[in-house]
Parts: sequence; structure tokens; C-alpha cells
Amino acid sequence: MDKVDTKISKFLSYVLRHQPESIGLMLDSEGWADIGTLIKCASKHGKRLNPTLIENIVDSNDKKRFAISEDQKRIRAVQGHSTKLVDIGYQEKIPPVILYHGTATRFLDSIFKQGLVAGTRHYVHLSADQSTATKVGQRHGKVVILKIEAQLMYEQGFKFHQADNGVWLTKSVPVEYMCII
Ligand code: HQG
Repeated sequence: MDKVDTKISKFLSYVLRHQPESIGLMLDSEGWADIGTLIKCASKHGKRLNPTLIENIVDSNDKKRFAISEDQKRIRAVQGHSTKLVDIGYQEKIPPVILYHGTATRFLDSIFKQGLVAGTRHYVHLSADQSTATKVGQRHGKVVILKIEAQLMYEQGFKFHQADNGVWLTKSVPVEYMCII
């Protein structure tokens, strides 16, 4: 993605995951926004979008953050939401034996007291591989990778989901299921 696309991708993440009301946009409970309405709302707030530009961003997005509906009329973020308007009905899925969570060393004291919590987002985000977890953690500072006993959690009743872009989601991870790599 070039710089302009990254800027638009960040704008779309913001309105489709966190603050649709900031541009007067409505999302349904599955997170979908009408693309025509999104373009109108964005333009009132100084952002020029058009259907082709949006399609290109969705296709070229490095993390496949967005999806367009089959009828091509709607767009949504596939994960990462904090807005209370949205409650995506993710299917349950059996996780791999181990998942990873990349975070920053400064959060460790709190994480080992409380476990991993979703915070403002709807879910704790977990990665299938260490290199993805490293990238996620680096966003926050000096990275540290936690190994999560996902299968054990699943066997003990925790629910897991996988977003369309491969990110694993669960509501929380208690301390006993994690260790530092
Ligand atoms: C930490 C990006 C203190 C947690 C990524 C993380 C991901 C705690 C931070 C997606 C804690 C939350 C999500 C506790 C968790 N005490 N800190 N008890 N429990 N934390 O950004 O997982 O580029 O909300 O470790 O690729 O970093 O936006 O979550 O460091 O998929 O598409 O609190 O966002 O995707 O930070 O990232 P975030 P995340 P996008």
C-alpha cells in the first residue's frame, strides 16, 4: 500500500471499527456499512472516496482488514471493532494447539496480574504464528511474545473464533494459559 492508501485504510479502520458516528455513518450489527452512504458521509467530512478507490484498498490491504459484500454494496472491517453498534456473529472454531500474542514488555506486570483482556476492543487478538505476533507487539514498544495454550483453553470451555483475515479472537486469556517465549 502506498502512503495515500495507508491514510485511507486508517480512516476506514477508524469509522468501520471505532467511531462511525464521527462522520454520521450507520453500521449494522454485523458491521456492514452501505458503500454509497460511506462515500457521502466521508465527503461531508473532507475525505474523497469513490467505489473503485475503496475496492482497491480492500484488495491491496496488507492485512485484509476489510471485506466487501457479495452484492458489492456494503463494506465492513473483518475484526478489531470497539464500537458497541457492532456484534459480529463469528462462528466458533477449534483453535490450533498454540496461539501467540505479541505485546510490549511494559504491559507484562499488568497482564500477569489480570490475564489478557480485550480492553476497548471486543476480543483479545491472537496470532497463528510468531512473526505476525511480533509485528502486532512492535506497535506498542519493546516486543515480547506470549505463547497461549489455546487448545487447552478450548477443551476447558473457552470459545475461539477466526476472522476472515486469519486473526484469532477470544474474549480473555487467564494467566494460567500463557507463558513468555
Ligand atoms: C495489551 C492490529 C495491560 C495487549 C493487530 C495489547 C491486531 C494488556 C494492548 C489488532 C492487558 C491492546 C489488535 C492487561 C492485554 N494489562 N495490557 N491485562 N491485556 N493488554 O491494539 O492485540 O493493524 O487493542 O497485549 O495486528 O495489539 O489494527 O490490541 O498490547 O490484529 O488491523 O493491551 O490490531 O491490527 O492493544 O492488536 P490493541 P493488539 P490492525
